[in-house]
Order: sequence, then C-alpha cells, then structure tokens
Amino acid sequence: MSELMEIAARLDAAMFNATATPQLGDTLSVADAYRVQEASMARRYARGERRVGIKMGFTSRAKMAQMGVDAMIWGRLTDAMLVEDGGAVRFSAYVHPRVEPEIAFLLKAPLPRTVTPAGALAAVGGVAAALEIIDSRYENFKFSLTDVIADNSSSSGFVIGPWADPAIDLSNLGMIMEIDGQPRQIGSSAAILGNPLRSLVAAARLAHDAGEPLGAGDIVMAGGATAAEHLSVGNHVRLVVSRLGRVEFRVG
Ligand code: OOG
Ligand code: MG
Repeated sequence: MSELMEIAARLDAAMFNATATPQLGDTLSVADAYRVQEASMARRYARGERRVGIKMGFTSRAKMAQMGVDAMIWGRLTDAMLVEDGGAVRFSAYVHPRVEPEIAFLLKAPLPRTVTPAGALAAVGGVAAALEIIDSRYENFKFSLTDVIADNSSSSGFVIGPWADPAIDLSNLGMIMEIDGQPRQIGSSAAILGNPLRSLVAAARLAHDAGEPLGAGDIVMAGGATAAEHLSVGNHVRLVVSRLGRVEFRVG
C-alpha cells in the first residue's frame, strides 16, 4: 500500500471506530491531502455509502479564526451522514463532535465549472437552514490545513430543514443557533463569503476540478456562519434562519 493509501485507511478507521488519531503534520501537499480524502471516501463508497453532495469549509472569518486555518476547503457528503430533521444522533458514534449553523442548497440542474452567483442560483431548486455536525478525527480537534483536508474536512453529519424558495434574498439572513433552548451562536448568512451563493460558486469550481462536477440532486453545504459549539449527550440543537425556517436534532 502506498503511503497515501495507508493514511486514508488510518483516517477511515478513526472515523469508523470513533477514536482519535495523531495529526499527520505538514507532510502532505494540498493535492496529496485531497488524494487521501478521495481514497478514504472510496473505502466508504465500497461499504455501500453514496455521495450526495459536498460541504464547503472555512468560508467565514469566524470559522477560520476558531480553527486557525485561513484557506477554503471542501469535503464529500454521503447518504450515511444525513441526519433527519428532528432526529437524533448517537454521541458514541463520534470522537468529539461539534455543531455549526449553515445554509444548504439543493441543485435542480448541473453547475458548470465557472458560473456567476446569479447563474448558480438559476440551478438551485431549494435552499434551507442546515446544521453541520463536524468531528475531527485528530486528537484534541487540532489540525493543519492538509490534515483537515485529508480528514474529509471534518465531515461527519448534516441536518437539513424544509427546502425553501431559492428566490429569497440570501445576503443577510439572521441565524440563531440554540442548544437546550439557550442561544449559543448568533450570526448572519452574510458571514459566509458575503453571500452563501458565493460559496456555491466556489463549490462548482472545486468539484469540477476534482472531476466530480455538481449535478441535479446534489446538496451543497455553504460552510459555518459562526464558530462551532461542542456537543454533549442530551443536547437539543435548533437553528432558526430568518425567512428560511428552522432545523433541529438531538444527541442521545
Ligand atoms: C473543519 C471544517 C470546516 C466549515 O463549515 O467551515 C467547516 C473544521 O472546522 O473542523 O465545516
Ligand atoms: Mg461546516
């Protein structure tokens, strides 16, 4: 097995067994880190998981500042990561899960590599309030840029509220994330690159360059609008996005 395949197997096992693994350090190039991500995802597809879209990361200053990483990243989403709105996740399935407020897009048409925000919007069938459960497979939730890329950008779970009309102006929607009824993060969709549609534009380019262009039915998570919050057993997490709606889940 090549070194990249060995790292992919180690990260996949850390995810599967919900056990932290040591950081890789800055030993990989960005291109090799994405090769590791692709190889670790191939292991999941081989176990029957299906790719349903992609997630963008570090599209807001709040997220970059919290994690000390200042470049945009992306990762693959599978059907096994989808948590039903109002449903529950098992804390024991994760290493040290966190949650963050996001906006999700559902595509009704393919996106070319290069597209304007208005062009991207024309391919959107629905937009929704969404929560991302991130779970770094690295010890202490600490990583370098290439570490986190190799680890599928900490993708772990995602919850999507009812799809709303994409004609809603997404540039400045209030977002309140509550845990157990207490507001814990308050922000705006403007924190996501000024408008989450810009994240969709970037997603189209990155997915295309990886040889996996975005198509009808794909989901794109635009990235956290605020810092993430730690999850604990028993938590009830709820996000309300003005005009878009709400989404929630429990931790059992
Ligand atoms: C990396 C993933 C970043 C986002 O929305 O910015 C991310 C992490 O913070 O563990 O999902
Ligand atoms: Mg995220």
